[in-house]
Amino acid sequence: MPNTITAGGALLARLKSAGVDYIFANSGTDFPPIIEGLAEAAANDIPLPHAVVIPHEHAAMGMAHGYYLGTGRPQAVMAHTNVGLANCAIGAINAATEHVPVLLFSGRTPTVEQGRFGARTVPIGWGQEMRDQAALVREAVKWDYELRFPEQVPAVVDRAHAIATSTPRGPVYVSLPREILCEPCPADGLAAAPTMVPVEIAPSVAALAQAATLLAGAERPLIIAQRGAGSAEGFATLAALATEWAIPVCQYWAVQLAVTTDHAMHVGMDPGPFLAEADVVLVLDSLAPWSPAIHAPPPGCMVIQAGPDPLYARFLVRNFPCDLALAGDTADLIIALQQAMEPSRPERAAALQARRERIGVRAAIIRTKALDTARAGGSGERMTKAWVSRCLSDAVAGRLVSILSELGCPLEPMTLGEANTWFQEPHSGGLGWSFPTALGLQLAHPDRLVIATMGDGSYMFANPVTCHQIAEAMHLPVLILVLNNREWGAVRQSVIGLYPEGHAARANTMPLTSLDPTPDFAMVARASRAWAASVSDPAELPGALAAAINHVTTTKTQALIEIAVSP
Ligand SMILES: Cc1ncc(C[n+]2csc(CCOP(=O)(O)OP(=O)(O)O)c2C)c(N)n1
Ligand SMILES: [Mg+2]
Repeated sequence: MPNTITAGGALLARLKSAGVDYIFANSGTDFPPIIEGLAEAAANDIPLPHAVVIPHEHAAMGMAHGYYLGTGRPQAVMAHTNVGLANCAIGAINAATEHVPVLLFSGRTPTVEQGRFGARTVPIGWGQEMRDQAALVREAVKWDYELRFPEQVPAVVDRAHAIATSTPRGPVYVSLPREILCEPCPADGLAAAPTMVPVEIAPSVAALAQAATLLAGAERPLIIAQRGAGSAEGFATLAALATEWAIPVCQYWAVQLAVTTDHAMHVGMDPGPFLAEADVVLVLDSLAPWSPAIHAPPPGCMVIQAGPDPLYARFLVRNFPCDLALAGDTADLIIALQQAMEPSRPERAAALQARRERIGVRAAIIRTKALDTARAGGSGERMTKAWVSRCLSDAVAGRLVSILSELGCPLEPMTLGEANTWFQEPHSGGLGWSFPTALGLQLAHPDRLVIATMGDGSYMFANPVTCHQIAEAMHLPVLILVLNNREWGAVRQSVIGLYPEGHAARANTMPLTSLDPTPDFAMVARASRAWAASVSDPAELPGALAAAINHVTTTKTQALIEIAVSP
């Protein structure tokens, strides 16, 4: 091994030591020292992450998001100066909202005009100058820094990684001036273990005990969960806790699955009825656990906010009550709570049994209604999203699957039995998320069936030509379902919500919501040689889904179904 290496190469090598598997890269004129460093490190047998070309930065951020959802380990995104970084901004906002760590890098246009190796050579060297480049993503990142000296590389990577993965997790950003990346950097020690570990947090013993006492003694407790249960163990424990303690679980606007949709204590997506009567509410990692304009806990109700950041401190206005805060990893909190509550269970056995029966009856009614509504959605001229959900749920039964939804298939009518089977768009709603995130998840789990369902608008926000290119180039057999209503239905619904009798609601075509005519989405996919089909008859959907799943699982190449759904 030589004793120096280009700082660009050192950066890549250090990312490998930090446990990064992939660098999702979109390169430019700031990249010569990165690309030279890559080749230099490879020539010297220095281990590196896989550096892959991603033709749009938004897709790179989505893939890092998805890979993290699949592995729990942050990946790197490298973009071109300020312009590439600007294309990363939505992804950074989405990652920040969901506590997804990403190591984000972009070049910085050369500082000097001449006289140093790496100095400006072409007009963009001037054109891409910014007073404060990091400001483009600063609100979304936990920490940002600009590399000043080449020998800083290992320490900066270690610190970036440790901060990104400290609780609560989130993206970090480092800008990389070209002249510095071109300088030599010591090559020794690049493969050494990281010098900094992430911070993990846990609630105080007293807070945990108080939460356990409150929940165990509650007459009408409720759990609201939006971001899953943290891990497979957390998922199993939450299911057991809900059953043992007869606590209804509501998944209002869930981003990840916390309990199975057919769990006997799962009371659907509407917190209203159970919140209105609750005496203790456990809010599990939920940014907006209910809508204060519609729902309210009764006076005197105790609210426990639990999760990596119980107050969601990044958000300026979030005034849900917090009578008790439990900070920590969600799975750890669930497990600790169950253990702390367990000793008092025998004395309440009879009361819990009665409550279990009562809640079970109400939960079954809610579940039956959701399934009936979904079934009815296949009888009209145009099928509903709920009908598509039901058909998809049947089609994947018994398979190892991850389903993503971005204004796509609703969760409620599905029957999903395991952790990590369900992911919905981040609450920041930066659209174009599900397709690239599915690609990242598929990369993390090549043998899993990964299905991204999305609206026609969301599909177009995802830069679909880029995403299909990646799926083909990287052999990622994702199945894409485009639920096409030829409009931005959510925008139309929100106009009707505010102005139900207004002029816009009564117009034949509501302004600023129509996407008619939509392109032939199947042809877009076929441009990258995907298997593709279009379905408009509800009765034909099960057959099309079976054929598409057969295609992706046997040929290991991508597929898309465009499904005409009702507005
Ligand atoms: C980047 C971005 N731009 C705009 C929006 C605003 N927005 C929210 S929902 C929506 C429409 C989504 O349309 P589609 O995916 O077709 O789903 P539909 O509502 O029709 O079911 C839009 C434009 C957004 N959330 N993100
Ligand atoms: Mg639409």
